[in-house]
Amino acid sequence: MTRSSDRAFLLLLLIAAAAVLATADSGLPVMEEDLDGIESVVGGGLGKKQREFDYFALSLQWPGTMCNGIKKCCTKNGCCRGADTPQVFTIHGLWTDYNDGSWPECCDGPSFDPNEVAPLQSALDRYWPSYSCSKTSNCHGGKGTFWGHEWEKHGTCANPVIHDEYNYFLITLNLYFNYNVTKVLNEEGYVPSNSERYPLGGIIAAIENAFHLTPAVECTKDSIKEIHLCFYKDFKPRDCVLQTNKMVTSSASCPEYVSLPEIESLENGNDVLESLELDAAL
Ligand code: U2P
Repeated sequence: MTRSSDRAFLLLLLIAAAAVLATADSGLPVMEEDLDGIESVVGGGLGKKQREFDYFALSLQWPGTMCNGIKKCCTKNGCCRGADTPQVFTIHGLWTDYNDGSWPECCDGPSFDPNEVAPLQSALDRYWPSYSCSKTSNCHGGKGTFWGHEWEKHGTCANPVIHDEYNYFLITLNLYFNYNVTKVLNEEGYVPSNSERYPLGGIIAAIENAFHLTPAVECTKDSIKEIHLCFYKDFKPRDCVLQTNKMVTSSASCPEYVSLPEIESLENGNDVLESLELDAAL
């Protein structure tokens, strides 16, 4: 896409998303009696009835960390796009969470249908890439795309706020564009670097000041891997729940000083695998 068609596309996307958000359900508390029809699981195991989720978490991934040490390239891997490799936080998913740190997953709903999101495809390719070449397992034992996994595992649990696949992806993209973490961090001097270490507290404070929410941050060693932004069911910002449970994202997984590794632009093809093997042999 050219830059101007890109801009026009994003504008259209934002207008459509604003319309959807304006008509999304209010997120007012739902009576317990209304909640027992949602079929889902908590942390694995299909078939239990679940109550409605409490809040949304927009989970974002840092490509510099995700692509570090990548062993295999393929066309669909976001790490392997040469000069087009993402240079910004990208979307992992819009998760539905409970205030106690657990979450429902794999709720009742239709399986992922790529045709439903065809109008959003270029935005998904660009801002919601997979960082792996393997197919991801879905809720029903099959294997498919990263988008299919996120829709089936999390999107199906977003009722009664989000009712269908198209709106799950549209609303997620819209939140992502409206809460630009990469821009906020860059403006505060937190730029990608393989040598700098930044205070985690400074990074959290920058996001708090910009968005009026406390994020959750997840690290691999000292590298930021994910940042989560949380929202009430009416999409107003709120603090993420900081869990002590290891299963759940927590800023505690990061040390006091963290890095935002530079993003390597890998080319698609076997050359990456071969060069890593060569390095290991030397
Ligand atoms: O943290 C590891 C994986 O657990 C799932 N997760 C985590 C926190 C949360 O609030 N909700 C949630 O679903 C994520 O699984 P995925 O979507 O990747 O399958 C997360 O990666």
